[in-house]
Amino acid sequence: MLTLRLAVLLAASFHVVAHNVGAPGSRNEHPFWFTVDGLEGRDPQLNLTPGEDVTITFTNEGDRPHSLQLGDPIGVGTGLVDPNGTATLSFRAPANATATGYWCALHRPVGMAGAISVGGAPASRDVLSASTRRDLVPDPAWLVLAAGAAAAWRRRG
Ligand SMILES: [Cu+2]
Repeated sequence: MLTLRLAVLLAASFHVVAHNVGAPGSRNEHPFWFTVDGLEGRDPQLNLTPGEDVTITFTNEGDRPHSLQLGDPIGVGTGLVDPNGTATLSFRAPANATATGYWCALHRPVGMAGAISVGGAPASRDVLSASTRRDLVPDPAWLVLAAGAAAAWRRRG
C-alpha cells in the first residue's frame, strides 16, 4: 500500500521599511522607526511560527543609511542599506518558542527596534532600546553616519 505523505511547508514573508524624519537640528524624540506591511504602528512585533521559512524584504525609505538586524538565535542582518536601497533576508525560524528582536544597527538606541516572538513566546521591544527611558538622546540630535562611523549618546540634561 502506497502511503502518500504531504509535507506542510510553512513560510512567511514580511516587507520591513525603514523611515526617518527630522531636519538637522530637529528635536524629534523618535525620528527613526520601522513599519511592516500589514502590521499596525511603528516598530510592530513580528510573530513567527517555529521552523517556518521566513523571507524579509527590507527597504530603506529614509534619507540616511539604515540596517535591519535580527537578534540571536536568528542572528541575520542586512548591513547598512543606503537610502532607496533594498536587501533581502532569508532564514528558518527557530524550532522552539523564543523571543528576540530586530533593530537598526545605527539607531537602535533611539528606538529603531521591535520585538520578535517565535511560537507565542512573550516578547518586548522595551528591552531592545534605551528610547523608552526618555533620558537618552542622540548627540548630535540628528545623525548622518557613514558605514563604520560611531554615534554617541548623551543623557538629557
Ligand atoms: Cu537606522
